[in-house]
Amino acid sequence: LKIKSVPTQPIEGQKTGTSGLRKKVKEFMRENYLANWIQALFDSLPPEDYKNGVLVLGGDGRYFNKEAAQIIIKIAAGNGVGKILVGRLANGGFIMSASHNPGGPEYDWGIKFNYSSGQPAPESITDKIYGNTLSISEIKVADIPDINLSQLGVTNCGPFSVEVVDPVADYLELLEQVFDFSLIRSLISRSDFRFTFDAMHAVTGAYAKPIFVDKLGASIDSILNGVPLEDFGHGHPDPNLTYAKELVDIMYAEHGPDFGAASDGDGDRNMILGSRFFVTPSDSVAIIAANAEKAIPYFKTGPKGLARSMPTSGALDRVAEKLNLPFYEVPTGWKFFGNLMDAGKLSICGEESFGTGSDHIREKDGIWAVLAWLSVIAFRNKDKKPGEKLVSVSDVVSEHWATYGRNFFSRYDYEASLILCYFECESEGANKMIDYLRDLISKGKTGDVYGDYTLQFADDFTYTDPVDGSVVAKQGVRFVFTDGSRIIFRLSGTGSAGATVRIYIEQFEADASKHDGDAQIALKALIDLALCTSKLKEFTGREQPTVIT
Ligand code: VG1
Ligand code: CO
Repeated sequence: LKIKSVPTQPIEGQKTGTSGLRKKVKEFMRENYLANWIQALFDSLPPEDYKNGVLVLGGDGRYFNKEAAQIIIKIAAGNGVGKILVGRLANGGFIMSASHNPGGPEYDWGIKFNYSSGQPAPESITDKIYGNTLSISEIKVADIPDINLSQLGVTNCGPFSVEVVDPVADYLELLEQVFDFSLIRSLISRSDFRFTFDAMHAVTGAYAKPIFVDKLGASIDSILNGVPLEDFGHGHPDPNLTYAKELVDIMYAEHGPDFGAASDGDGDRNMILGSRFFVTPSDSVAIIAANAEKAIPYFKTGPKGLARSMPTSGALDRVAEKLNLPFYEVPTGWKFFGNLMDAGKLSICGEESFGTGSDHIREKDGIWAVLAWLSVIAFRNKDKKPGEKLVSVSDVVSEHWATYGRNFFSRYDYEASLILCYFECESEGANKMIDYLRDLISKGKTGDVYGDYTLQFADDFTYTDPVDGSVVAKQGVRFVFTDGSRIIFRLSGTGSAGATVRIYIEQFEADASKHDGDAQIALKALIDLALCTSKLKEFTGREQPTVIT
């Protein structure tokens, strides 16, 4: 194998955020931009982690993935990797995706590195990579031709080889061990249950037909936008009430389907809908956890522990308490769950940002979440005769609230508009607002009165990993009030330009007679309080949020 040494220079700004490095495609296409980061990554790893080893390379099919794959393969070979396994989505290794961010020549590209057991690389590694991008001078590239990645099979280049695998087959095999497919099939194949899945022209398009149609008996027209496209059909592949509008309209129409779900660019997010009913992600993970032992064979001896990210509502905490399970609160970003899973402390976890998953893999998993919900609904209806009324998604949620109480929750995003750049939130204003809030909490004390609420404490969330003792600070400014209500402020770490402010608002309601209300109404006083406490309008000039979830 002939290896070339390509001279290069450091490029500023290659620091990874919440989940990998995300930039505009045009930036990634600059000379050596991607190559520098990949080389810096190899420079950060102990050689025994990759020399003659096997790495996996996957992506969500977005624009620039094909070119990027060839660059990554040649640098991997140049650094002594033995073999690259390529699928369109993988459990570990490199993931070429900017996830829920839009794709196409004018939009975003991104890359993530997942470590040994498949979990997103911890900050100890990403910080090292960033350090190396600032001092890099040489890229090691194997002098090999482009590899044909469109056909299954092995290509050998001396001691190095590339194998293209069918990513769906392996994944499906795993899912069949996790879930009772015949139980789910018994629900989906009923004539009185109608199912819809929106792949948003993203990666789950490749998984939807083999899993939902071929294995579980859904009809082919139950899959919307099932063809993966490089620009996601000009859509924004983020499954929420704003961006998955097509599905939402179908689910809210008269006589719409009974169950609807959608997934994001790289398939790790999910949105669950019933007929005219939206399940918040915070409730979703709590409900899956509460029902897992009965409905999902993988959890037949009960979950080991539960966890959520800090801004996610406390609905899951109540389930952990009732089931007497260990419970963890981690910062935003899936990478913080991995250690707990590897240590056998955690089985089911989730984030308010439409991320739900378990320790069957080390990433959040959109299809898993859909199958988990289908399992719960199927279990509740397994003895229902034809013609008998089925237990619906909204029935399951209402019953859950009646048992545990309802945590009203909403998130307001003031985000960089992707088309109208002049609407972009000024990053300076956003940063100043966070500085202002940090100053405010440093002066805040228990008993301070904020409108109708009394402060219990305010801080900037710090997390100490219970497994390896590593500490991360400044993970979100939170105001926690004596009745358990919370207001949280963070800046997004996944944008490719500008800044996005996120405000999370939560309030608990034990009284079942008040559970049916609209979250925006129930939370109005807290939302107003959040806006005036942060002086958001003053700092950012923004009147209205871009997205409310
Ligand atoms: C967002 C979400 C976070 C999620 C991350 C990656 O991060 O808030 O919960 O883990 O995206 O999801 P941030 O820093 O923008 O708030 V994905 O589907 O984009 O990999
Ligand atoms: Co994603």
